[in-house]
Amino acid sequence: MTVRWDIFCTVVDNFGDIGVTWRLARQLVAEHRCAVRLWVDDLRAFERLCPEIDVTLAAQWQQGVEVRHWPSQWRPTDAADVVIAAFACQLPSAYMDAMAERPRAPLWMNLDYLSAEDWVTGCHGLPSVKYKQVQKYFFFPGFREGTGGLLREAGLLERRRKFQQDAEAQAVFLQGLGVDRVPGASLISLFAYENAGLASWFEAMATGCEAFHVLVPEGRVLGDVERWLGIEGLTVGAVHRRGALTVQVLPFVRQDQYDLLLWCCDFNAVRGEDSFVRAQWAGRPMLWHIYQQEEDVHLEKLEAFLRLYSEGLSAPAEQAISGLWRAWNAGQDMAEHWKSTREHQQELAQHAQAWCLEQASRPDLAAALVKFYGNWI
Ligand code: TRH
Repeated sequence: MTVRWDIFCTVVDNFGDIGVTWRLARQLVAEHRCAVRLWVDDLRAFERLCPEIDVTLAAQWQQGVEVRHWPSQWRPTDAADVVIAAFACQLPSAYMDAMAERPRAPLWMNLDYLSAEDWVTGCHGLPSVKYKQVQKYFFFPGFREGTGGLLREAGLLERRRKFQQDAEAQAVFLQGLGVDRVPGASLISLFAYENAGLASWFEAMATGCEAFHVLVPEGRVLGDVERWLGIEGLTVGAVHRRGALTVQVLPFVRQDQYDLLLWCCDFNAVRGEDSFVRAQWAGRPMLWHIYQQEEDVHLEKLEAFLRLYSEGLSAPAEQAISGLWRAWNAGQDMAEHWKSTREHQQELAQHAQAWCLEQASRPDLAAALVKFYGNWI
């Protein structure tokens, strides 16, 4: 029998909430034959990742997923066999009653935020609160055994490997975005929040002896790019050169295409949660702009990830990449850290591949969820 899943997503801000849930919903359908309804409160954010979304519809099918607009006025709906509240979002109270009224209670899980902190392994899979007789469980993604793993579609790394070996396919993809790779330049993608450290990083690239071509999808960091260039109102397609650095503004691409962009680049600056994971699957060195949280708790998450990620690196390479990430996340001067990172480029590139393979040797998050349900039932 087909297992029915309901995934609830509130778009708090940005694109991570919908990015993660949309990816998970598709994978459950495509690889586990689940029937998935994805409830989303903000279809406009969704449309940026998946332009086929019709923002006026209450219900629509997209890639095998039943996409439902999560309305402010909830209408009675049967509860599914498995219910996922993404990132601790609050389910409609009428839906919680529907869960409790089922002859057999559903499996109810909170899909939590990704963190490399030690405590995650101790909390993953534990019971959380109860509503009537319906028990909720914590489900934590993560980087090590004892966590729920990372979202990774079947065959992803093979597709990536093929694409990265195919210069023609990369050129065609980039041309589709209006990018003619600057000959001899290293390609960098830049997806970040506002960042005071950007000027020093760009300055270091512009005045160095290596050539760089930085691709910036439209978004929050563009203001800093404009300030550094001294140009207002940058739009998609703009290309500006300063010394050894070429900066180009790209459109915000659909989610599948974003992978291809990461795969083309020699170095990826990413942020939040989903792009951060995709950069790891790209197998290239990266820079993470972590989502800022109150009381700087995100800095502990940053350190926890750095500790795990840098295992196996030589001390100088570890210092270079950690220094770069810390400076970026503090909005500090990037120049010296960038210089040292480039000095260890080769080791960091090998390390990124090894990290990717190690992570891919674990069960992926969708499979782990399905298994959790199998064990629970
Ligand atoms: O957008 P983010 O910063 O998202 C989040 C949210 O802030 C969220 O509330 C918070 O919980 C989380 O961070 C930690 O970054 P993220 O997670 O990388 O999501 C971006 C999504 O957008 C991801 O699925 C990739 C996608 N994307 C595209 O589809 N096209 C693009 O051009 C780009 C740059 C990204």
